Amino acid sequence: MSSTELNPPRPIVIWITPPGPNPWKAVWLLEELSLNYVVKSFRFDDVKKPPFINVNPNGRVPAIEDPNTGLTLWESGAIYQYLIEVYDTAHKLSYTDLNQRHLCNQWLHFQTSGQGPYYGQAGWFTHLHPEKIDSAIERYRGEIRRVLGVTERVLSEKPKDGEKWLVGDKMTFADMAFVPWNFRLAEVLTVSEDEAWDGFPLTRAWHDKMVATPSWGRAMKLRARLMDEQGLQWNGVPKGIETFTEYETKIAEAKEAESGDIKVVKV
Ligand SMILES: N[C@@H](CCC(=O)N[C@@H](CS)C(=O)NCC(=O)O)C(=O)O
Repeated sequence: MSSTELNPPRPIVIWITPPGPNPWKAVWLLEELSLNYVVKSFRFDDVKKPPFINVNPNGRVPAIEDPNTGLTLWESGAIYQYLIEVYDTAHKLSYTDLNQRHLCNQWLHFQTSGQGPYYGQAGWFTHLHPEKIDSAIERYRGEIRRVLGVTERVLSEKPKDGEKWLVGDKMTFADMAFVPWNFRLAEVLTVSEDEAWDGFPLTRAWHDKMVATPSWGRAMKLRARLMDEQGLQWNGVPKGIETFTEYETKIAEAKEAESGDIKVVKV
């Protein structure tokens, strides 16, 4: 392909709401594969309404539309498998070997079912649920630590002096899938970065290596711009509100008054 040819020729459309982590999983892959894409950014409040609900009947981001193949796809794991199959033909982030291919898929499934939902629920019960239910918060925080323990154990079994990746000897889409939620780890647990990663040094080093890639940097720069356009701070809290506690109070007041002014922005 010459440098003037776009890959793919027609841009892949990706639908996102900027605050949550899942859309950035897909944007990062598009960036890392240097694919031609455009972003449709909209407010989190509109995720269960048309026009997005016509793209994803489940009303969750991300979703993509690929005019080059005519496919509309939602669920970030399915989007990963599609983009890798169709556009990672050089196997920059994947393997041709049968076992390695399925091990990558195994980790991707574990991330979508075993990491994302637990981090998401920990964030929800810590920051946004109207009541403070300590047992729910503890349950999900405990699961986060357990999941970090899984990657820690697997990485610790890799050769001592080699690069440590989940499958084989290079970063694949399987490693990448874990980054967006781990990027929010300290925020979800409401502790410092050092406390959040305490006990998981290899997982932290693995994560740090990935967030240092230029493609992740570009994705986060785009996030900052789109958050700013929607009047949101980095953590998803609207500008002008200083802390999550203040935000929680405003949400509770708004609920009581049945006012639609304060919108819940999930982290
Ligand atoms: N399993 C889905 C999860 C997607 C997801 O939950 N996205 C969040 C934003 S990070 C969302 O759209 N939430 C909408 C809602 O909770 O109504 C995936 O991996 O794509």
